[in-house]
Amino acid sequence: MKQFEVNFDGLVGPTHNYAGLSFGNVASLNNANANSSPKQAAKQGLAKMKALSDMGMMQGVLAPQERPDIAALRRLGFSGSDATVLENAAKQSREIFLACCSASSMWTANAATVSPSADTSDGKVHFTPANLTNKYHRSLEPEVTGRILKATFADEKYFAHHQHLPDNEHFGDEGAANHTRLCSEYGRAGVEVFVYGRHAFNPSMPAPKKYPARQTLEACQAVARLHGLSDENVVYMQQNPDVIDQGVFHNDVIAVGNQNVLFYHQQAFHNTDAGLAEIRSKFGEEELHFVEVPTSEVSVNDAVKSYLFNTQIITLPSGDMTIIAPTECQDNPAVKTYLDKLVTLSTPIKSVNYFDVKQSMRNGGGPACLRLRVAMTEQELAAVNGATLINDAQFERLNAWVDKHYRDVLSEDDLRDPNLLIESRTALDELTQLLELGSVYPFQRV
Ligand code: SUG
Repeated sequence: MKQFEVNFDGLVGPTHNYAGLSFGNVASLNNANANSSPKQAAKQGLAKMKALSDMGMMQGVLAPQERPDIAALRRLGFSGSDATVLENAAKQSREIFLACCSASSMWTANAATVSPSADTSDGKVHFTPANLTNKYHRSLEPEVTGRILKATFADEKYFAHHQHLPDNEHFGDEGAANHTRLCSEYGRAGVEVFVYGRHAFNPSMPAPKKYPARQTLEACQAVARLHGLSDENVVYMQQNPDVIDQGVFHNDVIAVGNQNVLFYHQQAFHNTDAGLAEIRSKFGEEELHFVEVPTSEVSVNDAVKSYLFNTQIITLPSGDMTIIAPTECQDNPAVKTYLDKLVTLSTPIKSVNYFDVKQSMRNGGGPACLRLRVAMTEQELAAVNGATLINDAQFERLNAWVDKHYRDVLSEDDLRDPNLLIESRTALDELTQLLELGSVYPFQRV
């Protein structure tokens, strides 16, 4: 039976902007209030999807969310027409207004945690949307994310969908950004590695001092239970609290895995040796590569600036692995030197492909943040909503849709424009038809 890993990239929404909403995410704070280009952002994302599809990979797309989020503003007491809600929120509470305009659902590595059928007790692919409780703007995402995932993976014979974990910091969950699956083949049971930042119920355990740890151990354990994973196939590792304090707000900013390769920075984890030994013993006898990048070659600071680890490692149809990296890695001398060396070492990684995803990078989102991985069998793939899979025709349609509806430049003032709300809803309504999603957005359900 054939198996695939399909990357589902988030389509950037029409309100993509830089609002400095993510304390602990250095790029988000550094670019606060810069003008953005939603059109360029969406096209950079689509170009990456198309390039992977051209490499022979299966590639999917996940729809963005409705923003500005008028329903969220109403919940906080703003009333009147939609235009009045927007105007009053902008005037009376700039931070809340900006949070409700964020296009942050584009980073689908934070959409959910996914366990493939080979790992789960009922043999289905399991999805748990991330609650993203640590940041208000992101906590607005899980409900609609759940609907989009159900519309994309609708067949209950193959796909199981859970509600997001309780909306409480004790169960702070950031989804696949803190989850890596190692396996010898996508369709065979693998080791699911959950990486957490702190213990919610045991404050005496190590934790960062400056920036928040968004993911708790208790959240990881709950997701593993919901997905029916066996203890034999799960490893929990703690992120090194010191690197969280240096801007590593998700594990995928400092480590990434694919099949039998774990690529990570020397300082990524707390108790690295014990964690790796557990992975090794649960992985079994087959070949496994731990590719550790030493601080002497790439500092944590360079890793955070270049997003060396927020790269996608993908297995090409030839069986070789390639790295999908942001151009920032090419521009950073230490990182470029490291990558040039890496492809000559005896690991399955044989090449690097650089992509310009600067619009997303300026908010702290690299190539890996933009994708949710779903490993599937041929039958499961056949049960996916086909309109969400990228081929030449669907790429052309989506690109034309962006050209038609997206603005070239967006400033904070533009976010107050009630016409932007109308434009966004018109665009999303058309998108739900293009992707055959049905009525997933609040404005379609009133
Ligand atoms: O949650 N940035 C996102 C970036 C998410 C990156 N995802 C992964 N590492 N998987 C975040 O911090 C910034 C929005 C703003 O400031 O306008 C933001 O939400």
